[in-house]
Amino acid sequence: MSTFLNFIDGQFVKGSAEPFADHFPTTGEVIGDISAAGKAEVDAAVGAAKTALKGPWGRMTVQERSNLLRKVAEGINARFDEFLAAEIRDTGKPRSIASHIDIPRGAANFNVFADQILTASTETFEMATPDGAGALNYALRVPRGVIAVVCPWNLPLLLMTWKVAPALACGNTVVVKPSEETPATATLLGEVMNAAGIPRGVYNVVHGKGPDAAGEFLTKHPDVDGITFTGETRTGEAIMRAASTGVRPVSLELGGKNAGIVFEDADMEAALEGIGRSCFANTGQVCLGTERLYVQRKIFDQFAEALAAKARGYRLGDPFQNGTTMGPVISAEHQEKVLSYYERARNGGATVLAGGGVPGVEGYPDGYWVEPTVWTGLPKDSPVITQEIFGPCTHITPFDTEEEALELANDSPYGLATSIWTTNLSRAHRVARSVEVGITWVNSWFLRDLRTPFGGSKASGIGREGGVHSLEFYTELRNVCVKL
Ligand code: NAD
Ligand code: 6OD
Repeated sequence: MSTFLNFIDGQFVKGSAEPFADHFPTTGEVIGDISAAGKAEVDAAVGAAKTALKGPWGRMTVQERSNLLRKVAEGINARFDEFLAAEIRDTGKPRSIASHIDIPRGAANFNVFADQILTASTETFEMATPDGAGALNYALRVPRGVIAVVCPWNLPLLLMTWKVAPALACGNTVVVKPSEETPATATLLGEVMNAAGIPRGVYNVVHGKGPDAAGEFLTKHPDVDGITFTGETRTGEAIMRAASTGVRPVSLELGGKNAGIVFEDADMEAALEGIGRSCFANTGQVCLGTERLYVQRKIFDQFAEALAAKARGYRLGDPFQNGTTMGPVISAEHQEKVLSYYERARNGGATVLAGGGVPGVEGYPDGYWVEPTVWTGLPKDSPVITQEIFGPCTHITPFDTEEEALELANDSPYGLATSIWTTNLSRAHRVARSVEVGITWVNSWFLRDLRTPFGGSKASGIGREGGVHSLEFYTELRNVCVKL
């Protein structure tokens, strides 16, 4: 049994709020005790972060900060197996995913922003003045200050470091509130920060839940200068309200109900592989996942059956075993939510091509399992098609024309991501330009270049992070006008 302590001012400390249990989703067993932060610890964490801005951290050169970030990446890699085990036990995700995506990206995020910050630039403008001497304007890029980083549970280390790394690269300090479901890797990162020589107070972690708990105490804290959040749209709205007091900036990466569009001229094998991953990887708990699939009529039956076969081919079980390809969902509560949509699909008259229920997984009767599921036949206003489920499931609708596919894809309050599958490049460009999302993949899915703008349109978020776009959020530009 582990106890997950808060990490404040370089030290692990107990929280004063009611502790609660951390579960292993594969078995449902309690694997740890989360020492939840009360107001006092949140105050202490924010205070430490504020003080650290004026300490050695605040005086470091960009090169020194960049070097330290690289050491953090090295520290994650040096303890790769510990991070891997911690992430797997918190989430139940298969080793094949955590070892290829979550942990390597945890390290890569620090390396990418260690590079990015070294080439950060600003504008200068020369201007004329009536006396003929002129003036020179230049912009300084200054850290915002204390950044609150509020995180979800689906890719815990990846999504947390996606924000912590650029925030630190820009010279801010952070207070992280990991998801109450996945406290482990954020806690472990505290040890790595100390070992790397990150000054105390620069990276802080407070554990606990959201409303009326650590999440809310943190986002409402008056000494927090900016909030970066990944999670559900409804939570994003609450965080925006909290940020409005004091007019603090927010970066919001929120929910999605992403469409995949497969045209009849697509490379079938590639489309099946990519779409299959987008529907079922990480048990469908990826914000970029495809829960609405539109397939051109000529290939509809063939594609739907092949995707259903893919769904049936997943091997659910022990995430530490190499052959396991799908884990459980994160919690009993989330299992209930996902299954409630499975029931709605059945009651709504869906044709269930694969899955649709709870699988028996030998040896793990109490895991939070759901079957990978493929439906067809629901009307476009079914909640199964309009609402984010965040499970290993997708609904497939046929379409006839490009215009119809586009109209269906855009018929959503969300606008996070889409993937388009076609060998007709002109069509790919046309559709990519018109689809109302922040991120479009053509003939691929979740192919990431960390310099590119990442974020959602409509109810899927505000702002873009990645590359220079992260620098825009984590710094403020200060214009200096020098009369010559
Ligand atoms: P969530 O919104 O329930 O929780 C996220 C975090 O917010 C948790 O740490 C939680 O404790 C905290 N929180 C909850 N209420 C709060 C409040 N009132 N004040 C402050 N903090 C609060 O999300 P989740 O269930 O952890 O994650 C799944 C969701 O995240 C899905 O909707 C998914 O689409 C979304 N997501 C989006 C992206 C993206 O990049 N757009 C990435 C991953 C996940
Ligand atoms: O790859 C990323 O940087 C990123 N933010 C991925 C988000 C995945 C959502 O579940």
